[in-house]
Amino acid sequence: MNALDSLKSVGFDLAQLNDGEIVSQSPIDGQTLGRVPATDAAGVQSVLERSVAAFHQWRRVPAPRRGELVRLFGEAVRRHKPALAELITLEVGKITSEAAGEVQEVIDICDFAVGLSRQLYGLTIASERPGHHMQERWHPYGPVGIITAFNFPMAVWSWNAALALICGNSVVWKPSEKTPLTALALAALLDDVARAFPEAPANLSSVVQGGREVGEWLAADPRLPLISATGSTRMGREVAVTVASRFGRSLLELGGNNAMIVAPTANEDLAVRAITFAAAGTAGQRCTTARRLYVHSSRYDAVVSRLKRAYSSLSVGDPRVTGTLVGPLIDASSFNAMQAALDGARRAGGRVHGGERVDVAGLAGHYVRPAIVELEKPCAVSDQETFAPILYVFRYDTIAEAIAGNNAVSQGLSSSLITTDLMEAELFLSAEGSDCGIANINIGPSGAEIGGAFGGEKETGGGRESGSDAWKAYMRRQTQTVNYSGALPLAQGVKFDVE
Ligand code: UN1
Repeated sequence: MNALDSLKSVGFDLAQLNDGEIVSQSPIDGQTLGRVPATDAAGVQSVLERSVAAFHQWRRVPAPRRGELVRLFGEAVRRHKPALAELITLEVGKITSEAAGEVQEVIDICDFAVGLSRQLYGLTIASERPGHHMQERWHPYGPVGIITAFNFPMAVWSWNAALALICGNSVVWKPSEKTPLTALALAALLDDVARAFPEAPANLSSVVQGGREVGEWLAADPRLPLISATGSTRMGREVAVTVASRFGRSLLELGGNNAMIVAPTANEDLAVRAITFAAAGTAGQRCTTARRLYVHSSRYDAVVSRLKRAYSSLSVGDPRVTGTLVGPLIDASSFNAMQAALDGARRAGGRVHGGERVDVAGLAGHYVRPAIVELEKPCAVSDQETFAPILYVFRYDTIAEAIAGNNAVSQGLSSSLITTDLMEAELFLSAEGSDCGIANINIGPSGAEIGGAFGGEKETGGGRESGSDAWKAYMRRQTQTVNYSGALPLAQGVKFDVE
C-alpha cells in the first residue's frame, strides 16, 4: 500500500492533497507523499470561531455519551490499524512493529477515556457552617489547542484529544509540518464517527496545518484556554510565555535527556536488550529515548563490549522490511545535527563507535548506524538533547554518583535503573532519587503505557498527559457551597448584622 491508499482506506478525500505549501516527504526515500495547504491567519480565526460554537454544544452532552463517541472512534482506529500504521511508517519512517504500537496507543487511550467518562469525580467537603454543603465539580474547559511533534504523529494527539473530548471540550490540532498526512487520516476517522453521532456538533475536532506561526496564533488566542504542546524546549518556552501572558493554561511535554544506570547486580542480558531498544529504537527519535548511560565500573567493560556487538548487528534500513530494527532519521537536518553532536563529543575527548551514514540500496533517506560514545565526564553535547540515536556512556562507582549524574541535566522526563538490589531500587525511586517525571526499574526509560501520567520536570515542562488524573488539566474546577439552612452564618465566625 502507498500513502494515498492508506488515506483512501480511512475514508480521506484525496482531492485535498493536490496542492499546497506543506509537503509531506517520506524519510524512507525522500519521495513526496502529498501536499496540503497551510492554514492562513484568517483560516485559523474561522476554525477557532467554529470550535467555540462546537464546545458550547458539546459541553451540554452527558460525559458518558461523550465517552461513547470516543469508544466508536477507538473502534474505527482498531479497524484501520494496519493502514494507519502504514502511514506512520511512510511519513515518519518507523518500523512496522513500532508504527503499529503507536496506533495501539491511540486505541488504548480511547479505551481509557471511555472508562474515565464515568469517573470525572469531584470531592465533597465538610462545611464549617451548619446547614451547608460544599463540593467540587469539574466542568468542561473550552476548545483545547494541541500542538504535536513529528515523532509520535498520532499517539500524542490522541492522549490529548481522547481526554479533552470526554471532558466536554472541542479540539484544534496543529500537527508537525513534517506529518500532515497522518494527522489528516486520523482526523478524517474522527470526523466520520462524529458525523454519524447525533449529539456531536460540527467542528468538534479541527486540524490546522502549518509551521511555527500557526502554533503562535493558537498560543496567543484566548479562545483556547488550554494549549497542550509537545516538542522542543525552545518551542515550549515560547508557547509557555505567550499562553501565560494571557493567563491561559499550558501543558508542556518538551525535551528529554534520559539516563539509564546499570548497577553492579544488574542482569546483563536484560540490560543490553533494554538499553539497545531504548537508545537505538525509533532511530533515537523518542522524547523518552535513552541518551545517557551510567555503568558501574565493575560491569563497564563487559556491558559496553556487548552493547557495541549488539549495535553492530542492528539491522538499519527500510522500515517496511521485516527484520529492520532501525529506520531512517526524519530528515537531513536531523542527520546534520547528529554528526555535529558526534564531532562535539570527539572534541571533548569522547570515543565514538558507529554514527556513520548507512547506504541503503535504492533509498535516498538518511540512515545511520546508532552511535555509542564513551566519555570520561559529561560535556556540552551530552548535556543537551540531540534527536538522533546517540548514547553517551559514563563509568560510575557509587549509586549516589550515578543518581547525581542522572539528575545533572536541565531536562527531567524519564530515567531507569537496572538492578536486582532492592535498596538501590528504592533509593532511586525515593525523594532523593531520580528527579524525572518517569522512573523505571529493570526496563528502559521509553515505551511507557498510557495508564500512567506521562511527562517530566524541569525543562521538560512539567505537564502530565495521558493516564492517571491527567484529565484534570482539561477541565475547570469549581468549588460550590450550598446553604440549605435558612439562616446566614458566615465563615470564620464573622458577624455582619444588618437591620
Ligand atoms: C514521545 O516521544 O513524545 O513512552 C512520546 C514512550 C511512548 C511515547 C513517547 N509511549 O516512549
